[in-house]
Amino acid sequence: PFLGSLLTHPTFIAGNCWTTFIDDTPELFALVGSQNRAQKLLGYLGDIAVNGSSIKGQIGEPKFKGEIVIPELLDEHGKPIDTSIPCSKGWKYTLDNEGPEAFAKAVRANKGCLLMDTTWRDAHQSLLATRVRTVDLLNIAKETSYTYSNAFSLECWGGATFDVAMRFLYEDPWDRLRKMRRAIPNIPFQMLLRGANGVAYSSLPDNAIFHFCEQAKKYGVDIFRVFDALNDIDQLEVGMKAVKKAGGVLEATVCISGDLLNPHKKYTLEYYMGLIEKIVNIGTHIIGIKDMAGVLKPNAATLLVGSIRKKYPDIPIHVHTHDSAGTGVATYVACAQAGADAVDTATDSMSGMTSQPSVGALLASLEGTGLEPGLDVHHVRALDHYWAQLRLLYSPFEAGLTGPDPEVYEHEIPGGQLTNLIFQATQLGLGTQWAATKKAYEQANDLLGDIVKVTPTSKVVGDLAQFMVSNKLSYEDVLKKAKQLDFPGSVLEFFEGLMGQPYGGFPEPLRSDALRGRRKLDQRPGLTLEPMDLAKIKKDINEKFGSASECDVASYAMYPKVFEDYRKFVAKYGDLSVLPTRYFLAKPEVNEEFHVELEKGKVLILKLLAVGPLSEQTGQRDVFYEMNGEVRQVTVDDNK
Ligand code: 3PY
Ligand code: ZN
Repeated sequence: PFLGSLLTHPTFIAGNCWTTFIDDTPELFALVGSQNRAQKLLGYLGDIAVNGSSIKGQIGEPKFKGEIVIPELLDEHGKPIDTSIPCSKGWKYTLDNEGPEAFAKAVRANKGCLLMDTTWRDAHQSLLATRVRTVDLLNIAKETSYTYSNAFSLECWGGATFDVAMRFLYEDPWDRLRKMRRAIPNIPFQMLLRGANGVAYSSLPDNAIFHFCEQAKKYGVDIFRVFDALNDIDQLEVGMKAVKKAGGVLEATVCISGDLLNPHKKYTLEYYMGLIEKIVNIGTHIIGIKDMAGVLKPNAATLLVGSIRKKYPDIPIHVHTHDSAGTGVATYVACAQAGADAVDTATDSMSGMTSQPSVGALLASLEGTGLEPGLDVHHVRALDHYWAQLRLLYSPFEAGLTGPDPEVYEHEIPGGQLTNLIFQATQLGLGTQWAATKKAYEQANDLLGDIVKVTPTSKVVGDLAQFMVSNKLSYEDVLKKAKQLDFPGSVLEFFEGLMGQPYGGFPEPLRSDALRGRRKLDQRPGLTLEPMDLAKIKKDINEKFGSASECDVASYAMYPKVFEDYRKFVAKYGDLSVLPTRYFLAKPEVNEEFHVELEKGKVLILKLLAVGPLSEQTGQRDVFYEMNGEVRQVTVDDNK
């Protein structure tokens, strides 16, 4: 690649090549740089052409093969809005100019029920295995900044997006955050933080959580929804303090489990009110209600939101649900009428079932109530045309849900996990076992003591359920044979107390029988974990990969192995975020031309020419691409 670019440089061609040529011609390095990048990219494209997608967990190829159309937004006179610059109106300015307390006050004083749009985080986490790539968010960012200019927030970070970005998309989640922030300056950004677990699956040392929140705030997160998967107040408090210290808006959150209208259930109105009192005493800007499975029925919402509103008239209430049972819109209308200040919806074609309720449906349902969220329905519809195309583009990650599942009131599987379990069952050809898995999930939950189920405790219940199904164990079998059973790792971690303390305590004798002498924590893990040596982590990353930022340190602290694998992948294939999704997920047709903009103005025009025969000696194949008119060849291991 170096010779190629030197030989084609105009100065060289003109014969004026003197010894300082290289020093005097910095663009040569840019050229070499982009040639290197192009070669690495070709390595990835060659790999996809031979081995299919390297994105694990994908079924088939995208259904959408055309050019994605960016919708036009029209103003009230029917004229196109100039979206070349982002919208300059929004709640972000109130927050930045007046601070979190004044922001919360202004939200509380607002007459309508505001919306958080979850399309960029929970909706695709719950429908498409969190696979939506940064490029597809940025391509619709300006239009989003206009459509949702009156939104409470845009949920766009945290939860599973952090892990999946590195593990499956080969992207830096921090880079995504910075780019989104530049593209959308006017809407508050919201993230989901799993309390003392950060964005990981079990507790981390407190200093890692504080460090993480500091970076998140610095690079663009405004509002932090902080929850604990067991509603363990000590675990929750770690995240709350970290957000306060970082200067973010704190939305401390209670997770909903069971049916609070049923007096025989464990989680009652008194339980929630007691928990909220503790949260308010610690101090929060906003009270969050997180109904991750969608089990908060409309009447229960009226009761809960109404009770909170009465007791805390000045604190904004923000409610989150999933539409698994099909009752999400009814629940939100009940919430808005009972005094909720904000609720979460997703763009129509990314809504419903395991995702959030549809924004269009809620706008219609609140029309004429005086509680309108203040969005332009025409803009909402226009924006959704983009997402309808994207949904087809990401079709390889569809779980194939066909309708609502009101059985969620029994099994209580959170939205994201429900899709995941269905996807796995379909992939394994175990469609018929799906009913058994749901039943086992319910029994596993009972065995574990009827716990609050959300990441990471939902995984504990899911793992135990799958363990029961695959080993044909009944509820009674588990209790009887507990001393001999080889329980999944997550179940043991839960019993050890590494995810905090469940309300009502651990189930005995199951806990002791399963742990068989392993330690039992009866306080939060952070109290005994050694602080992370963040300076050493930085030094090590730098030595290994040649550069290390504070964001890299935070990524490593959450997911050491995933981070390292991601950096190795990037060293091999380069930054793949520039590759359009269709070609990231599957190979192009032979002779189909496509473009990749490596950087501004540096466009590669590519065409797959042929995939060569398998070499018996090496187990490799040659792949031929045309790149900007020249034939290029890469040799790829055939892993099939
Ligand atoms: C997450 O923790 O990722 C969740 O979405 C929980 O609902
Ligand atoms: Zn959710």
